[in-house]
Amino acid sequence: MGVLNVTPDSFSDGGDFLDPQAALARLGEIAAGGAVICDIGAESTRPGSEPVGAAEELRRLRPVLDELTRGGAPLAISIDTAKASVAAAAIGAGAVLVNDVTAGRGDPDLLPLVADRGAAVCLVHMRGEPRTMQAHPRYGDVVGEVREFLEERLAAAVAAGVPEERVLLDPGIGFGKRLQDNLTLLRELPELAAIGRPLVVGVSRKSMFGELLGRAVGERLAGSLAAGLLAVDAGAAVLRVHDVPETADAIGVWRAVRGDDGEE
Ligand code: HH2
Repeated sequence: MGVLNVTPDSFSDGGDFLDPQAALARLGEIAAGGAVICDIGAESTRPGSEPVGAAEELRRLRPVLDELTRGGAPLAISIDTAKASVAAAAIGAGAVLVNDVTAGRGDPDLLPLVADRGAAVCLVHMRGEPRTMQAHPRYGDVVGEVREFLEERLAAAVAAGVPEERVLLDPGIGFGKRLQDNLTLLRELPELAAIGRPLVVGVSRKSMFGELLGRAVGERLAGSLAAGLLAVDAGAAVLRVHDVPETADAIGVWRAVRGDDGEE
């Protein structure tokens, strides 16, 4: 899953793709780089970020959605939003997946909308909200707590009418977690995969590499590839990344060594 942030303030690429032409060119690059899903977001959820209203999210997305409606997309489209109205507009333009970092808690209309429109949903574990989530997060048993949360949100999605087969789960690396929590979750990923739904993992360029390796945002590719590959090896089904061709190469090597034909 390649990331396209149509935002002024995302932590690694804020402002780069606000221009619709730049956004569309990026979409093409993500497809050509080997991704099968493009996750489009118009609201930053980085630690400390301020929320934006649905009108502003839609204003940022509109040119890209109009283009998708007109010309179709070269790969599956995911919309990174917690708002039902934004998800509805994106699904109308062809999006097939709603990636909600609030796991359906941010807007009570979101899960019913996903059910009604026959879309899929990715439910992400987050402690608190982006503005405050990194203020002293503490867990007794991070894996157990994340597992319990994801099982509860999966049940909520099913209760809202979303078939279980259309639900993906994500431990939310960096969403209200200390470095040690992120590392434990990556190590114990099989415990979350045991829930039985495909896992999405997003480590790309995140601050854990700043803490662990002392790297600035632009210097986190090697760390991101290493952690991403370990996540895949531990059972992640989807990696959410900014560096698509590099990640595709790393996964290609992993598959070849395993004797995997890549037809998954
Ligand atoms: N991480 C970010 C945003 N959305 N969605 C899922 N499912 N998993 C993640 O780990 C995840 C996510 C944060 O990264 P990015 O979109 O690059 O930054 P920002 O939130 O600042 O736009």
